[in-house]
Amino acid sequence: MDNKILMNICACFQFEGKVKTVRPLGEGLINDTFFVETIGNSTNYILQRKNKNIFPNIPAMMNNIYKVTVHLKNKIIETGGDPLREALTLVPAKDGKYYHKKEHDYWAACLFIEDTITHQSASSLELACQGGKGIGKFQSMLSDMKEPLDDILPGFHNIKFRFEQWDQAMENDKAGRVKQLQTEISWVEKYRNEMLDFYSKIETGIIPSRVTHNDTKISNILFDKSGNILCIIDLDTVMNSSCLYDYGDAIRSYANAGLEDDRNTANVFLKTDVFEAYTKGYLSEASSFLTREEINCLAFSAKYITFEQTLRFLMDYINGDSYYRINYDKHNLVRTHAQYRLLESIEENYIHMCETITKLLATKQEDK
Ligand code: GN1
Ligand code: MG
Repeated sequence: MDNKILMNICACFQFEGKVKTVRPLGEGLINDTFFVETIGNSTNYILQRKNKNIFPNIPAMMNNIYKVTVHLKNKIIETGGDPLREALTLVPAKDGKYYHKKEHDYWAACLFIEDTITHQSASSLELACQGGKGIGKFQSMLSDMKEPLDDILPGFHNIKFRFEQWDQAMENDKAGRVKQLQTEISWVEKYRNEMLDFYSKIETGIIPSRVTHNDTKISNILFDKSGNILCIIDLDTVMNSSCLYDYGDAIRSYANAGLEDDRNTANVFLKTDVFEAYTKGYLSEASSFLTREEINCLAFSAKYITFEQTLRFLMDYINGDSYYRINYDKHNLVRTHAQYRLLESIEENYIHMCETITKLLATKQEDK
């Protein structure tokens, strides 16, 4: 993106110090992210162009992020932590809003937290455990947040809604690909009833709605230099939803031995040791507030989210690749195959996963 445009955008925010450079950062599939370096010792910033095709109401999204960060900061202060390092700090635009609209684009900024480490994958069991702890703690700190959040992505993890989109995509066959995809389509159809049955527990409130992150991959956690969890980032999707989705999505991303878009599906399988480590860390924080019903559905949530992701990648391929950023022609199809392989592996390990959760809870009980 043109540097002059970026500099002009920076000038619209309440940044201290003079901006030296603005450069691209990270590998997200949705927004464009930049690192804003200022001259001398002034604070540096993160600037993002939020993806308006994906987030239909960016002011509401920023308002959610604002409410959540204020709640987190209060909690962090209560426990003697550092609110500027342990939670994101939004930086307002010069008009006081937490976004700046330029032509059709929405921009937002936050403080850059210095001296942190991020990981693209859970390369050790200790890291996986820390990651689970991080999300468990995040959910725990927000578990008493009364103020409702805006539903900025209606139906995000609602499989009933996803099947409606899916049926529509099949009918439209926008890119003329349906005919060649009969095998992949049958993978999705096979799970329809099972997934809808699970969703009814969410719909009827048997599984409670809470404040959740909705994008719990390890790269969304900042660690400090000693390897401790510092701060959960990428709050675009914070919403009232089910904690199970956060947990399931984390297992989907942490415990995959291969890549999300692995061209060789033989690389893809569920690493049961990573699953156990993440779950151990997660339960160390979350078992205090989760209900029995939620705990009983933890293993299923990994299956649910991996299925949902398979459906979403395939649906995007069917729709002609309009949602996810792709790097080559069949990228979404490759992603579909890799996610489906992971789903199969979760099924193969399902009983073991349930037993592991029971064992971890029993050990926790004994430790008390
Ligand atoms: C998207 O851009 P990123 O990586 O933060 C997507 C997630 C998917 C993920 C798959 C708002 O997140 O739901 O799981 O890609 N976010 C949205 O890599 O759709
Ligand atoms: Mg994200």
